[in-house]
Amino acid sequence: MFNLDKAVPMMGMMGGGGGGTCYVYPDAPATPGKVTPDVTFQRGIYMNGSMTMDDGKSVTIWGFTDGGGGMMGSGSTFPSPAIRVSEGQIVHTQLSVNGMHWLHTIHHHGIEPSTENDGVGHYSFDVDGTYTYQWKASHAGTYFYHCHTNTVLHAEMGMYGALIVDPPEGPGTAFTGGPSYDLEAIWAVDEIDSSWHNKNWDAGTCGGDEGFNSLNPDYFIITGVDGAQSALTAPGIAINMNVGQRLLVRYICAGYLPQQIRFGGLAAEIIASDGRPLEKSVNVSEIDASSAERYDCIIQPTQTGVYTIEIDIKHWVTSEVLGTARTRITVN
Ligand SMILES: [Cu+2]
Repeated sequence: MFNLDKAVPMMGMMGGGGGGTCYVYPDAPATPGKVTPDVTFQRGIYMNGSMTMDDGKSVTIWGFTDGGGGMMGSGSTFPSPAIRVSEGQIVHTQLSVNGMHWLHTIHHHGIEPSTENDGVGHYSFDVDGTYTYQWKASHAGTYFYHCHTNTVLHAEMGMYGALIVDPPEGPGTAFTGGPSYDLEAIWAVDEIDSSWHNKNWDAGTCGGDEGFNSLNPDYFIITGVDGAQSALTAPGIAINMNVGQRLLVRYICAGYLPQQIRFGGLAAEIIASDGRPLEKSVNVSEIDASSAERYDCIIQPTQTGVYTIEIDIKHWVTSEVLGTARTRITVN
C-alpha cells in the first residue's frame, strides 16, 4: 500500500557517500480516513537556524516552523513550537515541505497512530509536498514530536518539539484523577556533536559512511539553551517558585545518550512516565533515563533555597560522564 518501490536515487542532492538506492521515499498521499479534526497545527521546515553557545560559537539548527509553506528561517525557534492538545481530541498536523530539495516527516512520539500517520519515513514515506498527519490524543501526558527522515541526523540537528496532552480539565492538572500543579517546566535535555552540524539532509542515506556511529558531544543543552551557563537563569527553564507551590517537571530525554537527572536535594515525585500514569507514584532524588523517555515529576519544596538541577549525559557503553547540563529552582 505504500510506495516503497519509489525509493529513488537522489545522488544529485547528496553530499558524498556511495552508490545504490537511497533510503528516502518521497510521497504526499491523501490522508486515509480523513475526518474533521478538533484542532489543526501547521508545520513548515527551517534548515538555516542557529544556536549560539555559551562559548560564543554558533551551531546550525534545523527544525519545524509554526505555520506551513516550508518557510525558510521564518519562526525558527529551537526546540520547535510545542503541540499542545486536550485528551480525546482528533488532531491534524499538516506538514509542508513544498518546493524544497529535501524531505522530512513528523513522528508524534508515543502517540502510536496508524502507520501512514506515524511519520517513520522508511515504514511509510518522507513528505514531499504537504501531508496531513491524523491522530488522536488518547492519554494525557508528556510526549514529543520529531522528524523521522534520516533520523539519526535530523533529530540531532534539532528537529523536535514538545507534545503535551492535557486532560479534559486543562493545564493545571497532570491527568484526570492525578495531581494538580501551579507551575510547569519542560526540560528537554539533549547533547550536540557540533561536528555533525554541517551535513546534507540525506547524508548517509545512500550508503556512505558519514561517521554517524560516533557521537562525541561538545554541548549539553536544556530545551534549546546551553546547559553550561545560560540554562541556570533562562526564563522558562530556570524556575522561581514559593514554598508550598507545586511544580510539574516534564523531563524529556531528547538526546541519544543515557542521562541522569538530579534534583539538587529537592524531593521529586514521579507521577507518570511516557504518557501513562504510574499505578503508584515514586519519590526520588534522581532519575536515570534513556533516549526518548519522559518522566513527569511533582516537586513541592518545603524550604526556601536555590537548588541546582544537574543532568549528566553519559557514554552509552562506558557510562563515563561526557558532560553536565544545569538549571536552577529558586524557592522563595
Ligand atoms: Cu527532517
